[in-house]
Amino acid sequence: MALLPLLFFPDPRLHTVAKPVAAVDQRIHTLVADMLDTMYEAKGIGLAATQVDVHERVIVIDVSEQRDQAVVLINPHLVWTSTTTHLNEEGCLSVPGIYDGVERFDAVTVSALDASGQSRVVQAEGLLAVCIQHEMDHLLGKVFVEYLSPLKRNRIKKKMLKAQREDAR
Ligand code: K1U
Ligand code: ZN
Repeated sequence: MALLPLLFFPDPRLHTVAKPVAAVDQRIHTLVADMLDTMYEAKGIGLAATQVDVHERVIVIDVSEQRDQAVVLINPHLVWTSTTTHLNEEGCLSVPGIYDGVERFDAVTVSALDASGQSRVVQAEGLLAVCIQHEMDHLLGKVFVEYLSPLKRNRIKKKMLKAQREDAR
């Protein structure tokens, strides 16, 4: 088991655009296993490689109650989005303690490679759909607080920097 260090907002590395994975090889298998360990340890429902300072298109998700239904999406892309959207309460492991509403598509269909490099299509609604959209934003260098007003975002930025200064003491 290996836990990877997380990047915290407003770390500029969270704004890096991830590159496609060239080959699902042993390096990617290890990255996926370590990301799952890190997500479960942090009690998150998702994690993007960007958040552990790896700028390749890899996402892990588990929205199940039993925490035994991991979804691994490598090089994901949206192939369909619903016409309807909903305001959902979101959190982020890179912005601890902050929760706010973000408008997301109610349902999405995503095409990706799985952990063994096989192509798969995932149809998602509810929390899984919200989480996929949140994690795909991370791969584009976007953190959910960027959907909030500049006033809220600046308050969150100051709060995070203060907490990080205190943690460093
Ligand atoms: O990407 C991340 O930082 C993980 C994030 C995923 C996420 C949570 C909620 C909505 C969209 C995406 C988290 O896991 S935050 C912590 C958490 O477990 C959680 C927070 C709010 C609602 C449900 C779960
Ligand atoms: Zn996040």
